[in-house]
Order: sequence, then C-alpha cells, then structure tokens
Amino acid sequence: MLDNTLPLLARGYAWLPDLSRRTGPGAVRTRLMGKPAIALRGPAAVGFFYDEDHVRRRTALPEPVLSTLFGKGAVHTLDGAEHRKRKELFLKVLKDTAGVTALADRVADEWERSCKEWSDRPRVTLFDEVSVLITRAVCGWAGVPFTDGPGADARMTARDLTAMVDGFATAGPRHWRARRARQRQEERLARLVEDVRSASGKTTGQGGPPVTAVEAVAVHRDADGELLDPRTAAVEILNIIRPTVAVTWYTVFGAHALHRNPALRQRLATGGEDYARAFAHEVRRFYPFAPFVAGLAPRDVEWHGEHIPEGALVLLDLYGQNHDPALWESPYTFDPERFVGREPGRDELVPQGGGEASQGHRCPGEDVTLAVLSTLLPRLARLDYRVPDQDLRIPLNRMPTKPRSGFVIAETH
Ligand code: HEM
Ligand code: MYR
Repeated sequence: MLDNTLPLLARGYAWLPDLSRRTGPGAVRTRLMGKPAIALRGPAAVGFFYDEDHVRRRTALPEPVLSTLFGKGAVHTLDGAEHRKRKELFLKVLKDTAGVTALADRVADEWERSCKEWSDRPRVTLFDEVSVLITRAVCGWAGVPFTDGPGADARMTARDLTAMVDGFATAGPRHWRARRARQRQEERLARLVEDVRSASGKTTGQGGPPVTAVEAVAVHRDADGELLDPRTAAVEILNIIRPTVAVTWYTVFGAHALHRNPALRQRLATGGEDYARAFAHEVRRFYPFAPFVAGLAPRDVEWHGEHIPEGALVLLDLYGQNHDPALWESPYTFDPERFVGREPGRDELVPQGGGEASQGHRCPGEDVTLAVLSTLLPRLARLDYRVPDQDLRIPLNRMPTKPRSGFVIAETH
C-alpha cells in the first residue's frame, strides 16, 4: 500500500472520505508518515480512542505540526499523570464560568468598537478584522500586553496566531511563515513569563492567587513539582490565546452560513442565547476545521475485530463523524434546528474531540468557543452589510480552509 502522507496534504478534508468510499464500510486502513494507520469514527470509536490502553499521544504528532500549531512540550503531547496535571491548568482557566463570561464581554466590546470603524471604510475582510478583534480581547483578558517589539502589536500578533494555524498542514511558504510566527511569539512570551515571575513573587505563591491566564501558567507546577521552563510556559500561553483567535474561522463560516441561508438571519438576530448556541453547534458540525486527531497504539490492540499492530497510527475521523449519515439526518444540510432544545451527546458532536476534557485530550476550550460564537454571530446577524461579488468557495483540498475571499463585507452600518 502506498504511503498516503502526500495525498493527505494534497486532498485535505476530502482525503479520508474518498478513501472510505473506496474501501467500503468499517474502519479505513492506510499508511501515513511511514506507519500503518487506521481511521475510526462513531461514538463507540470515541470511547476506544480516548482510552490510554489503546492510544497514546507522546510521539504521535509530527515535528512540522508541533513547530507550527501546538508547540514542543505542549499538553497535546503528554500522557498519563503528566497529562492530567498539565490539563488541570487549562481546565482551571478555561472552565471557570466567570472567566469565560469576562472574555465574552471583552469580545463584545471589541466588536462594537470595530463596527464603528468599519462604517467609515468602503469594505472590510471579515476574517482579518475578526482575528484582530479577538486578539485584542483575549490578550487583554489573558494578561498578554501589546508593546513595541517584534510581533507585539495587536495586528502583528493576530497575524502570527492565525499563521500558526494556517501553516500546519502544508509545505511551502505558508508553513515557513507559521514556523517564524511561532518562534517570534514563543520568544516574546517566554520573556513575559520571566518578567511576571520576577515582578510579583508569583513562583512562590507570595503574590496571592493568580488572576490572569498568564499568571496561572507562570505559577503552574507539573506532576514532578517543577515550574514550567519559560519556553514551555510560552507554548502553553499560546495554547490559550491562539485557539481563541482560531474561533475566527468559525465566525467567518457563520457569516457564510447566514449568506447561504438568509431565512435564518432574523431568528439568529433576535432568538436569544439558546438559538445562538444551536447555530454555533451547527457551524462547528457542518464546516471543515479539525480533520481528525491522531495517536499511536502502545501495543497490539483490537477494534471490532480489526487488528491494530503496536506502533500503528490511530486516527479519529472528526470531520467524517460530524457528517456521518448514521448519526445525522441530511448531514450536508446546514440546519441549526437539530440542536434547538437539545444539547448534542458527549461523543456525538466531535469538532473539538470527544470523551471527557478532564480525563483525556478533548479540547478544554469548547466553552470559550461557544461563548465567543454566541457573542459574535447574533451581532453579525444584526449588522447591516452588503456582500459584494467575491469568491466564497471553501476548497476542501486546503487545510485549514475558509471562504477564499476571507468574506468581504461592504457598506456596514
Ligand atoms: C485540543 C479543536 C478552540 C485549547 C483540541 C483538539 C481539537 C481542538 C481537535 C484535540 C483533541 C484531541 O486531541 O483529542 C479546536 C477547534 C477550536 C478550538 C476546532 C475552534 C477554534 C480552542 C480554544 C481553546 C483551545 C478556544 C482555549 C482557549 C485547546 C487545548 C487543547 C485542545 C489546550 C489540548 C488539550 C489536551 O491535549 O488535553 N482542540 N479547539 N481550543 N484545545 Fe481546542
Ligand atoms: C488551535 O489553534 O489549536 C485550534 C485549531 C485546531 C485545528 C486542529 C487540527 C488538529 C490537527 C491534528 C493533526 C494531526 C496530523 C497528523
């Protein structure tokens, strides 16, 4: 069997669905990065995948993904007790309801300020503008200052954070931009951690309880009782601010959904929290963002009678599961109604992973994602704007993808 790494890079979100159409029902077997690989989907597969007896993360992510998207030494690459202890840091910062509300309030304020500015301009590109406004909000909230210096103002920071996401699954200039962006931001945030530690006695706890995400990272102790070295602390600060800015992708997808389904606009504008949340869930289900997650089998294991040899890559096909006709009626129809008055099951809707965030690697940022989307999408629905002619196609062979134009809006008021 030919190694499928190049087809994956070339075909993006269409790669696994195409393979699975060719190989028929059941798990998809292939080769990736020189290893045998098997791709699973469905709620039972989620349970299998998130059991550390079956799948481990430590050496699963390739260097190009770590040097752009997640960072070396990131929580994504830990297993067992080390992972649980590091994960507590994220759960404390990101599952605190008051903290999440405070972040959403900052996003709302930045949206209002940005709208005033847009009304003086003939047209703006929503992707760029939203990435900057979320960057201002999350950096203010997390305690990351904008100062002079390389990559330190809001626009440069937004550009670096989106570049890290944009360049993780490609060769060529986008990838090298992403590496440079990470390098620059890790250096400046490592300095920030050192400053915060020496300024406030935060390492010893003398400074009182941490109040910002940066301070929480600065005082966090790993399972071995040690503080994070400044570079790893910078990696984990980036693992809070970068993905928050990545909600820009979903916001622009939300704009795309409104454009294609104008009948939904009025309800999103005036339908309150519950409808906004249902709409946000459907955006996360319908549009392609995280393709799959991956780990390695620590020993020979078996899934529904399929043998998985030690060292094989196990993929959980998130995009495939979110469009599986066995789970979703008319999966390629955008319909927030499926989530009105009904929260999705834990292992059913998996755009940000499955299982329990506290027990495994499921994304700890789903509350933040939903809060930011529930703040921005109804406001977008209430904004008056025109959508000029542009290329709104969302190429499935680009990873990550978005409407080609970045979604240009004109005559906003
Ligand atoms: C993990 C997707 C937003 C922080 C993950 C994973 C996915 C994901 C697929 C991996 C799950 C796994 O390995 O099993 C997304 C998407 C987002 C998003 C599509 C939308 C923009 C956020 C936000 C935050 C965040 C807003 C924080 C503010 C993290 C962290 C992890 C993670 C720290 C690592 C968890 C671990 O390894 O235990 N995310 N995420 N994400 N996400 Fe998100
Ligand atoms: C973030 O910035 O963390 C949020 C956006 C995440 C996109 C997630 C992509 C998952 C990629 C796994 C790649 C595995 C390659 C073998």
